[in-house]
Amino acid sequence: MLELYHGEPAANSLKSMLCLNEKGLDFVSHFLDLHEFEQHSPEYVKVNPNGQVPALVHDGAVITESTLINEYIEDVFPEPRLRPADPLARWQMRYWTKFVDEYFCPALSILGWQRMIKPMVEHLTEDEFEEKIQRIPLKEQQDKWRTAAKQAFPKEQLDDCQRKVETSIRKIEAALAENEWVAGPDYTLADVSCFAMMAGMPRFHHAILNEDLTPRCIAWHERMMARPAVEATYALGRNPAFRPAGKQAPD
Ligand SMILES: N[C@@H](CCC(=O)N[C@@H](CS)C(=O)NCC(=O)O)C(=O)O
Repeated sequence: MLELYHGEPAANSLKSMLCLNEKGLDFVSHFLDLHEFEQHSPEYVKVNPNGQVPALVHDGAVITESTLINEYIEDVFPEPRLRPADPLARWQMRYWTKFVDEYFCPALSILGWQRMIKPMVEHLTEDEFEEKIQRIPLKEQQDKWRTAAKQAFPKEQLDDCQRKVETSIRKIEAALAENEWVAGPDYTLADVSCFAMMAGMPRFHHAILNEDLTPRCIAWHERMMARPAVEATYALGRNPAFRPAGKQAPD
């Protein structure tokens, strides 16, 4: 039996939801409302001691870390193949999933936190907010929540994150000039990882991801949106605002 604990189909949750759906696997979807801090509840922290989503439970075994969850799914359910058999092509796929985890995602995440957390928590009193923070198991996540709640990331850090996100998009645009998919001629976990980051970007980062500047990324985004597994993934969300609407104008 497969169970996935996840938030809305976005970022790391989207990455593992999409992988399961690409494989056509039946799984129990446990939706956690990150706006209600459900990922920090004592019940969920028993599942994932980091208090973050996603987490996969397979026959009782807990598997965490979205990229490693996807590799695990690929190991246990190899069809349809999302990881190339050829060692060089496999390295290429892993190059991209590592790039997303170590470079693209952390930068994009800080920009998202700076934008999204304050409106989410400003209705709370200081005591209520502190009570929520005390439930977060990781000290570094507590610090991130505190900084984001005040929109207090230093300007130099935000500028650097913006630069890294733009570099990431340029790199993916260049890769798509060579091949139809990010890591080569075949659709792989590299596309899954990149899409998990880029799904909402035509809306939230329209200035750097648009038909004039990045036509290949936009065409790839449309190919992704046309995949039945992407549709199935969005069907598991609660808030329709998370579903990209194709060629979008900025908000
Ligand atoms: N390295 C982890 C990161 C997981 C992560 O950052 N999850 C985010 C959602 S995309 C989360 O749970 N955020 C809420 C929080 O940290 O409180 C992975 O790839 O699974």
